[in-house]
Amino acid sequence: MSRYLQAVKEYEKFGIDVESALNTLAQIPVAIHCWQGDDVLGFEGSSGLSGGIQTTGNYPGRARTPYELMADMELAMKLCPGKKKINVHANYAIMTEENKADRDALKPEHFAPWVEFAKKHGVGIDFNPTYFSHEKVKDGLTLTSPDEDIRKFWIEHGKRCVEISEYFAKETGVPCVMNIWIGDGFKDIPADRLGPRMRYKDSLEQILSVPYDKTLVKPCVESKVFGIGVESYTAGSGEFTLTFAAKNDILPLMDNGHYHPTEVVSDKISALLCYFDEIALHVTRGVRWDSDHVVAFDDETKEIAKEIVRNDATKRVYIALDYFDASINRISAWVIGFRNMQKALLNALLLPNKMLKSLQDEGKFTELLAMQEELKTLPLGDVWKEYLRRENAPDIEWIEEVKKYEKEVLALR
Ligand code: RNT
Ligand code: ZN
Repeated sequence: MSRYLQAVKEYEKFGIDVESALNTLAQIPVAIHCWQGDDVLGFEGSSGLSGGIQTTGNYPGRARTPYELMADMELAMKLCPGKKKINVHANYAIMTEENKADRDALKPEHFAPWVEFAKKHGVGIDFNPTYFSHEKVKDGLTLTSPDEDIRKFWIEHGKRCVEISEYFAKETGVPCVMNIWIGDGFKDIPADRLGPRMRYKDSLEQILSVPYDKTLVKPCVESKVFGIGVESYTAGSGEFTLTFAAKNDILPLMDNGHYHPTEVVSDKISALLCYFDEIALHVTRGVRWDSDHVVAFDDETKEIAKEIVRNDATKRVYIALDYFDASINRISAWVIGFRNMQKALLNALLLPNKMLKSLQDEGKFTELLAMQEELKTLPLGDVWKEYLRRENAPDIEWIEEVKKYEKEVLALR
């Protein structure tokens, strides 16, 4: 009997249907972020990253053009099993000399090649206005700026992005999750905490006042606790964004690098699901700070996946990856993180979640702990290999494919 069939039998003992787990997994979309491929620089000629986020490392082969970035993403996608979406930032607009535009004048046509790319791969597109790495970020501020001209510029940017999001959704037939994140904040103790937040609230309201189809565009606001150079105050804090999302009927987005080190997003998901029909996630790995390391198959990633699966929320939680590591091969960074998210979801789908819940409800905590620990050594790897086979994705040999590409393509950049 094959290792896969043996594994199926093992899982059957716990009442787990492996076939149905595999079918479900293949339907859960995970968004792959374009910005891992070029250290979040985009196509505007920017050479530095601002907004309190940072990539570290100088691994050779960074994508420098839309063509290179798409080719790299294509390889990464081929090496990953499962359903994908692509996640694009506004600073990845693709312009010609004739249609050049600043961020407050972006149009769908600037993203037409992304639509073409998405259609080629049969995937949807998520989108993000870009509130960093731009000369109109004044004193580190955008949508919270006390300078009305600056604030107006960034509000316009947001509005244009809503329109572009709707265009993506219409073209691909897949709703577009549009996430607003700003790095606005202060390095040192502010004299006014309310003012910037009131301006942020007003800016967001203005952005969302453009007409859009709510079934096509899913606006989100992403919270953050601090950034580099903005250690003392962040306007878009947890409380701010949650309340804004709830009151304005949009989605809250939680990035698991954006909380105090002992807080976990896995615990927050169920709290939000009590009140929101839909929520969004940025899955990352913070090491000591919001360092955006590549997602690992670690306890918190597993726990996040469990919360999505066992609460029957695979259609209510939009999963996106968000990290940027410039110290290793960037294609591998995508592949490792994406595959780990898939593994975490598979792990969650292969748990006897109903049975574990009843143990909790019946107060059988000894048995619950014993069971949770025993389940950790079930033959997940054998089922994973079968999933790879069905998805036409390589096993560990993917590394060889990346090495070959590095030699033949990346090394020549
Ligand atoms: C920054 C946020 C944000 C960015 C992307 C590039 O801390 O996590 O989501 O990573 O917009
Ligand atoms: Zn994020």
